[in-house]
Amino acid sequence: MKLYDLVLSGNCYKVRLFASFIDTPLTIVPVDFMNGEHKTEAILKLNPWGEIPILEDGSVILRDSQAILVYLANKYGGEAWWPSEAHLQADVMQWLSVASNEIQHGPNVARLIKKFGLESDWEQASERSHSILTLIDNHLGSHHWLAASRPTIADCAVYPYISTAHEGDIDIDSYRNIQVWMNRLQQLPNYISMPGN
Ligand SMILES: N[C@@H](CCC(=O)N[C@@H](CS)C(=O)NCC(=O)O)C(=O)O
Repeated sequence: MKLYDLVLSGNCYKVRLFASFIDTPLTIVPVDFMNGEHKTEAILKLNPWGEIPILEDGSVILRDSQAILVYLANKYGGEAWWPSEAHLQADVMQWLSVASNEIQHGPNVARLIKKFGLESDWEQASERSHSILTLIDNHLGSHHWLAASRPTIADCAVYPYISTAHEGDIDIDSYRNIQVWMNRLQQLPNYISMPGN
């Protein structure tokens, strides 16, 4: 199974992290992002969006880190990471949406601005970050894990851009429940880090 990957991408890291948790080997195909390889014909053939990560598992080709987590969990991860009950699946899905919306437009954009020079509105990204971080911190005040009372792909999707938020000058030290949750996730067997977290 191939992962078209960029080591500094939190979206790619979501996939590497989860694959490690479930002990599923990935063949990493580094994409030369800085030189625009993700917009070349070869990559656009795999993903017309011109984005990574991309997962290739035989004839299955998938884009979007959340979708890839769902696929891997369903196919290789078992019940633990992707519950079969409807209400628990929906619980996990709520957090996958948070990862691709509030986290994307908050801490992810703040990091793109400060670390990679994206021209965008840092104040707005900061405001959005603290708004979602407050909600998550409140939630974690009474939950050990984001969804389904156990570690799931919800945690894998939300963790990367929170654990690297400081690279976007978003200070998360005061979010005590988030700190405890991050620490809990880091203690799981087969945890791997990415540069910056
Ligand atoms: N929704 C996608 C977003 C993927 C994404 O934005 N990837 C970035 C790298 S982290 C990218 O390839 N950006 C290229 C571009 O937007 O042109 C996911 O969750 O995987």
